[in-house]
Amino acid sequence: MKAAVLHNVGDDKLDVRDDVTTTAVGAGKVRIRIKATGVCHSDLSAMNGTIPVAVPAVLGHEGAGEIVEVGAGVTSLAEGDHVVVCWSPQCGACKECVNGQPQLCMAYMINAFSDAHFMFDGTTPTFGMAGAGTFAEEVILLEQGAVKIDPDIPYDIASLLGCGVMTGVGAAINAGKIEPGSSVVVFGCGGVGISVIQGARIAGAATILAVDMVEAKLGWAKQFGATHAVTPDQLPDALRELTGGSGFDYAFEVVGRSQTIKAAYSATRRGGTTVVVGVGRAEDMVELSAFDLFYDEKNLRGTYYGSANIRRDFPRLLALWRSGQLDLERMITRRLALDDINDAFGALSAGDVIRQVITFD
Ligand code: PAD
Ligand code: ZN
Repeated sequence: MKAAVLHNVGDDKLDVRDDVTTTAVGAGKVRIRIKATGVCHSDLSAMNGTIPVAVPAVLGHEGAGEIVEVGAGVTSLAEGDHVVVCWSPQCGACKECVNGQPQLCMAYMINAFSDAHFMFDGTTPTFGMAGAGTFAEEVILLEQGAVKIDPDIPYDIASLLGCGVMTGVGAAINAGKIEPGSSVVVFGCGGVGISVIQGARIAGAATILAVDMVEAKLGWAKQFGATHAVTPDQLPDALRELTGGSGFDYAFEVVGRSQTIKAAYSATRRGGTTVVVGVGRAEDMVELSAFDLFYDEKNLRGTYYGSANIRRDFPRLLALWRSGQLDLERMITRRLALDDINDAFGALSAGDVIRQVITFD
């Protein structure tokens, strides 16, 4: 089958090849025929070493497809089921899962770095990004990593839930816990940032300021619920105008850099909340004033996978989509084939798109 392989961290292109195979399904696992997969900035971050990945690896972690085979002992899924791929499966039984932080479940983390579900060349064991690897016609996944959805949901729409939309809307609702009538600023308006903006709108924020240096993103941000949109150099004026200089109730960093994390922290009002959604490099240090941390009493937190409880939140997101409150259709700026994956990374780097979805039919 066809799949896009990263041979070495640091390569600037994926190798789209036809000689990739999967291992046998195995107990507790399923085989999924991928129908659609979004291209997320985290795929680019796996290529450039920001996010750790075992290589060689099939990248891609935001997918949806159909179950074509189930392994022994699989009870919750059957052949023909439509599913969203979850790159961070939740066991439901560990301390984190039962204490209300299932997004931090570590039960299957090791699988991503130890189970090579693919092979190319007939001989070379190949990993899947975060245990997934959706830039492939088929993947083998743990049962817990496939969440069943209604069959009428289009696969391209469903694929977005797997990462960007769950992360962004979850950041707004689960991590930020945005209150109605509040003020919000969002740094970075890619697929994840636009999802934060939609989450803030759904939560009832009165003011939503989008910040991005790409002009086209500012127009898009307004279409998805931002009440105002500015470039980074216009932020000081907007902050004065919209908050009287005191800062926003909530600030979201959706870029993944220390510089924007500091900007988001600074733009948060005393007692407000800063949420770091972007994934930065391990060595990129954020310097904060020890006095300000005390004096301003801001809440600074990260969010992993939108702090999601996937079996609760995927149905909620789909209910919001069905009711017209969560716009997923317009988030898909571009559809393309797996052969064009490297072109997709070019467009993503240039900031030309909200989300690109690779379809397989
Ligand atoms: P994207 O590349 O589509 O969007 C990033 C946006 O940030 C672009 O529109 C850029 O123009 C904009 N940008 C860059 N620099 C600045 C700046 N200095 N000021 C304002 N805007 C800027 O990426 P994405 O939306 O796919 O992902 C965004 C981040 O979220 C990225 O770091 C990704 O790795 C991370 C992510 N986190 C999780 C998680 O679990 N926390 C999950 C998925 C993605
Ligand atoms: Zn992602």
